[in-house]
Amino acid sequence: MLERSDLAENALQALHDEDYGVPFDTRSLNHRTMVFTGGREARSLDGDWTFCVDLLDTGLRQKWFTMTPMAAAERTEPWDYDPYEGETTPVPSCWAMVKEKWYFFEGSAWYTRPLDIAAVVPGRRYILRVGAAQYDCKVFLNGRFIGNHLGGSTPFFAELTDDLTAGRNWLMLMVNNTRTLTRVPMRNTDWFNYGGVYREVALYETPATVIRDLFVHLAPGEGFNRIRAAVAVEGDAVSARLDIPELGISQAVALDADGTGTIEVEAEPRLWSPDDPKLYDVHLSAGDDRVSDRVGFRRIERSGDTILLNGAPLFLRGISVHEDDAVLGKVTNDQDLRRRFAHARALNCNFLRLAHYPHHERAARLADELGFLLWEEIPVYWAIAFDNPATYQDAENQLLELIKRDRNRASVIIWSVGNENPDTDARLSFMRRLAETAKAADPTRLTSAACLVNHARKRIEDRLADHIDVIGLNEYYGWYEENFEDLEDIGRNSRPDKPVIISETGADADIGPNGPTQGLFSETYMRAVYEKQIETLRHLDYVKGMSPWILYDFRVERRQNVFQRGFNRKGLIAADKTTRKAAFQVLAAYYAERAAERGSPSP
Ligand code: GCB
Repeated sequence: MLERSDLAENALQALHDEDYGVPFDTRSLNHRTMVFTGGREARSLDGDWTFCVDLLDTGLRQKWFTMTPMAAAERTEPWDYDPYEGETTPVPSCWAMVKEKWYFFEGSAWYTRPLDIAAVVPGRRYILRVGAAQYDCKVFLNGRFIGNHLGGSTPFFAELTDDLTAGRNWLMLMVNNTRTLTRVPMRNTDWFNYGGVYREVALYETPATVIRDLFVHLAPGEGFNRIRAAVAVEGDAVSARLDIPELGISQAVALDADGTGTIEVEAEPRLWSPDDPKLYDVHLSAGDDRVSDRVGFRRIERSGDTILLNGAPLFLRGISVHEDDAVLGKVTNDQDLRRRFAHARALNCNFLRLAHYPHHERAARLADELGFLLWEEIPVYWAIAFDNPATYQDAENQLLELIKRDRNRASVIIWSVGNENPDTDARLSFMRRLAETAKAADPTRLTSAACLVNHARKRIEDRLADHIDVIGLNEYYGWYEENFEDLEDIGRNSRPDKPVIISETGADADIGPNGPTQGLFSETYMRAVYEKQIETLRHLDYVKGMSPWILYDFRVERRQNVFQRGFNRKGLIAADKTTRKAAFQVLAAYYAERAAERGSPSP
């Protein structure tokens, strides 16, 4: 109890108040506070931060963020935390991977670091960007609450300008990864609930006028010779300027009173495709602010049950992938991403499903450069509180943050709004709204979701299918579903008027020293499942792609049998990200065959 503190309103309140979290749940850091960062210089705040796990939320109850910086030995009050010294953890990292004692920790944790600023220049703005923190992140600066963000996989921005002083400042982040009924995802997932600030943190300094958004793309419609740019600027600029030097474009964009503006210009870009991943430098300036990006121009459409890239039919030779590493957890680095795409190339893929949440933004940037197509997704996974308006707001915000982050990436062709959700009225209206929101924010891409099969009628049957462009289908015939003939029946009984992507299929194989040599969990069984799947699916002409489950084995709490031992072992490659299982070659051979057909661009 903090009896002697004049900082706690009163000592008992800190112990008895169960609404202690309410003032710190403003959700004020959301897609509206995003800033376009392409081409900006940033000051990295990565490195060691003082760190403390806080299972009982004592920090919020006692208001640890108000503690005056001083050495522990000098304190005259018995505070329960020392933000300014003691144990540290690196940012970015997942705490489960840093120390064994934090492996299964679920709750709040406090990160503190000094932030030294030579001078706070009048008229300049100071904006913090957190690449991702799982799941609720509250930001404090110099004892003041700045705002909080929900959602474990999208970036967020906090303006520090008014609270920053010249000299030493103290920045604190409280991150909570507790699984709850109202979060997105909810309590039960088939991936590990890593906690922490696991993507990069940086400080941006900008002029008073800030470019918040730039969306540049090939204009929808006929022909491939119009480029559209939509911009959002905050400040007193009345116009912005768009430059794409290689296309000879230098054009003013008039801004409305709310700072937004759109232009369309004639241009003849070389179209981006996996065969020719051409990117153009794009610059935008407004007032004293300037940003840039590398953008490919291409068109993705659906016509009946066909997917068209730049007007040509496309078969998606894909593989699903989680953001997971046996050593780093959810932390991604360049080497990991490059290895991932190299393995996808070895599989003869032109497509990756980035499941089940937004991956690091570098993934789509690399896919742009290397020429891969991507499915990106938000974690509306299994059961969600579909009838809870706050849960909807959270899901929609994660979707908009993802779209605003990645909609200049030519590689991204599909926004997926969910995975294997029960077909209830509440779910239908929740996910239909998400699909409509995605279309409104980005009319240049397709929407999808992993939909359902009616097992009694043996056909694809999901009311959501009417509201998305591409039907994703997860099916595990040969694994969870024994009977392969059922898959043939489903294939025959379903007459979708839209393209279907087999967004998951697969089987587990433990190739460790104690793995079985035959039957379930053996490599031979897994290979046979792949062979049968391919044999069945290749005859279904409305199947326009597949992304089997999954490239690498991945860590998960709920898989604990003797072969799994804490990992889902459906990877075509083991968790070492090196050892290939026999099914790898089966899929690679099938994809090589498809790549040789017309309409299958290869990277
Ligand atoms: C699924 C889920 C995926 C699981 C997979 C499995 O249908 O979408 O998240 O990991 O099955 O291995 O059971």
